[in-house]
Amino acid sequence: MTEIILHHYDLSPFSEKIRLALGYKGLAWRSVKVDPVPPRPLLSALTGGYRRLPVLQIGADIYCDTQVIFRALERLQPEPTLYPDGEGIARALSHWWDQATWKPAIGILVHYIGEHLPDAFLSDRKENYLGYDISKGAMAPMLPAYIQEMTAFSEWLASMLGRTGAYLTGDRLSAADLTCYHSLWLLRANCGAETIDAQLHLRPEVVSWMERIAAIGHGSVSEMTPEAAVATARDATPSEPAFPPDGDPTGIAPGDRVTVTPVDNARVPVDGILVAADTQEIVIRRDSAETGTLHIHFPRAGFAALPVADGSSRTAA
Ligand SMILES: N[C@@H](CCC(=O)N[C@@H](CS)C(=O)NCC(=O)O)C(=O)O
Repeated sequence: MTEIILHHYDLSPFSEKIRLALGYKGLAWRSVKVDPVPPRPLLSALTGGYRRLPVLQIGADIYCDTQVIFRALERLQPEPTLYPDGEGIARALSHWWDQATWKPAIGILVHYIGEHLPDAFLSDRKENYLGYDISKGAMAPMLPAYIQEMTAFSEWLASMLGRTGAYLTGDRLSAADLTCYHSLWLLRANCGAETIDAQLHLRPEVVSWMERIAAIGHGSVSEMTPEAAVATARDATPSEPAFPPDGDPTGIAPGDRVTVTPVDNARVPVDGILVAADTQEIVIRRDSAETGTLHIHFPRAGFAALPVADGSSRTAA
């Protein structure tokens, strides 16, 4: 099997959900450590400029965003599944959690450890990523609201766990568990578990659910350099899409030139030729001497895929 390569950094909570998914599926993987502050020229060469982490690479296929990374891992190794109760409930819960908890979690994080974050990190997040200042001082006025909101959300997790027993959507772990775990993990790991448990009034059932998830671990991992990852892509041939290519609901078709851009933050358009699209995933092709031909995968939810005005002539994908 082609190697599974994860581009990530330790502090990244979105990366933590994928590290745990790899552990849960018992997959061996290669770890490419990325600097928390760009520039990241080799990663950009692989993603076409998409800057968020984590990014999963399997040969010349590049998966941007945890939504499509979960799907790629599921295709690679269906059991144990990340969607025991169906993909819809797990993805909808994950989408809500990711969108709703990001800012409050950062607000609480910087209250406790903000003075240790380097200026370069803070100014990058303000100028190039979020568009607002996440320094301790700037986030302080809203701290009570962040705590109130995270406490309310955590209570909903307790309610879900109370209904189902072991996990949020049923008696088996799903992608929703790994997702809803990640911002609480960020806070407990960096601010102190007891501090956060008390601050957010975390219920014992939430704490023991988190302990069960942490026990999954990250599986079998070995380091790889970014240079080796680029060479792996260059030497590989991208896979054929796993779904019929012409399922875009707005009429963009294989061969069209498109841009794909996150709608929430880090809004850097990635330009490429559409290879395939369905309602959940879009795959575009990019070519460069450095990387060879790549297929770059994005989710549909949370991303805008738009035709490029001068790209009307369809080319062979
Ligand atoms: N929707 C994305 C969000 C990923 C995300 O926000 N990742 C953070 C790190 S946890 C990030 O990329 N921050 C900016 C950066 O590292 O450049 C996903 O699910 O993968």
